[in-house]
Amino acid sequence: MLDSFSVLDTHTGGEITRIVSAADLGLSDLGLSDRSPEHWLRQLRGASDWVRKALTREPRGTEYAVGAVVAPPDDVSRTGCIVFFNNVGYLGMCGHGLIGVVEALRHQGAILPGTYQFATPAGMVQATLLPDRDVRFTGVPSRCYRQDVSLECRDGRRVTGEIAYGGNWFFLTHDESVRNGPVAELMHRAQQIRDALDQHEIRGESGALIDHVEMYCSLSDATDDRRASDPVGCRNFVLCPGGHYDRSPCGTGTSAKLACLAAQGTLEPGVDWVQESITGSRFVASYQYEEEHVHVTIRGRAHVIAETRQVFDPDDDLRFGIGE
Ligand code: PYC
Repeated sequence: MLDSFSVLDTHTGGEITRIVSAADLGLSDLGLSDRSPEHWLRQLRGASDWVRKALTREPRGTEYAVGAVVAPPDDVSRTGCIVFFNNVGYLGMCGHGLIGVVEALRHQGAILPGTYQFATPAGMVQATLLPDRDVRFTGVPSRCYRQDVSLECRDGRRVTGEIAYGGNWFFLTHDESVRNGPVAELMHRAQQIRDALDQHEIRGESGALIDHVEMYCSLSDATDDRRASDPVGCRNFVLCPGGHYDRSPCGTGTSAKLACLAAQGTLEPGVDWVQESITGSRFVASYQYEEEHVHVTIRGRAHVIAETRQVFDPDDDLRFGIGE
C-alpha cells in the first residue's frame, strides 16, 4: 500500500474535483488492453477502494468532492482514461469533473489547447481545451427515458417529472423553491423525492438506480437583472448520491435536462441553453440529435485550487477516513 501520493484539486463552478494520477496508483503500468475504465473500476472497487474513501471522507476529504483517477491522453491517439468517484462509490461520468481534469492537465503541462477523447465507465467523451482556458465537452449519448412520472413523497406531496440519462440517471422536476429556497429546505425536498423513488422502486432503463435528483425553475425569473438578450435556461439544484448537492450546474444533469427539452420539443438543436447552479455558476449547453439519443455539448471553466501530497501514516487509524 502506498504511503503517499499527489492530489490536484480543482473546482468547477464551486464543485471540487480531486484528481489522482493512475500511474501514481500503479493502475496504468498495464498492457494497453488493460488500460480501460472497466479494468480500473475492478481494481478501484477492490484493492484500491481505500483511495476513494480517504479522499472523500473526513478528516482529509469531504463528502462533496468528486474524485478522479486519470491517465492523460497520449500523443498518438490523444485518448486518456478517467474513473470518477464520490463518497459512496463510482460514477458513470461527471461533467464538472471532466472540465476539472482538463484544466488540471493544462496546469500540469500535459496538454495544449485542442481536442481529446477520454474513456469513462459510461463511454467515450470528447473534450476540447479552448485557447481562453474554457473547456467544451460532449458527453455520452443522453436520453429522456420517461415523461410525466408521478410519485408521492412521504409528506403527501405529489411530484411529477421526467426520468433521463445524461451519463448518470436523474429524476428531474420543476420546483419553484430553487429560485431562492434555503439549502436545507432544498436538500429536504430533494431527499424526499429520492426516498420516494426508492420506496416505489421507480428505476431507469434496465432497472438502473436513479441516484440523482434535479429540481429546477426557469432562469428568466431567477434573477432580477436579466436583459432580453440573455439566453434561455434554468436554475437547478442537484442532489447527488452521497447526500450532498452539486455546487456546479452538474454536467450530466445538464445533459439529462437537454435530453428532456429535446423530447418535449421546447429547445431546438444547436440553440444555447444556460444551466445555472444555486451558487450562480453557469454552463452553456446545446444538443444535436443522433438517432434516438441527443449529444449534449457543454462549455464551462475550472480552476486549480490546491496541489498536495497526501500522506498515509500507518499509525493513523483514521488515515482512510471515518467510517467503514
Ligand atoms: O457534473 O456531472 C456532473 C456531476 C455529477 C455529480 C456531481 N457533478
